[in-house]
Amino acid sequence: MRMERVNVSGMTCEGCVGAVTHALGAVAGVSAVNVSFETGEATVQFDERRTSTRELVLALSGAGYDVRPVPAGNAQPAVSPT
Ligand SMILES: [Cu+2]
Repeated sequence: MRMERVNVSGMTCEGCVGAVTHALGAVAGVSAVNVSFETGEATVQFDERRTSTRELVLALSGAGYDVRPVPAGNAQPAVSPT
């Protein structure tokens, strides 16, 4: 099992949280999803033998959201846009 945290941009309401949760939960191998509207972060627990961060990102972009992995041990993006 592996835990991945991603930044989801484009969430504007609680409905989006539901959509993001659903999109991630529909990916084969995902066992737990927690999406925070406040921080814009999604925490996903998945079986790395069945899926990958890339698959999670694809599922979310398919649902209309932009995603960026959060580097492990670093809550801030490595490069912030100015
Ligand atoms: Cu919404």
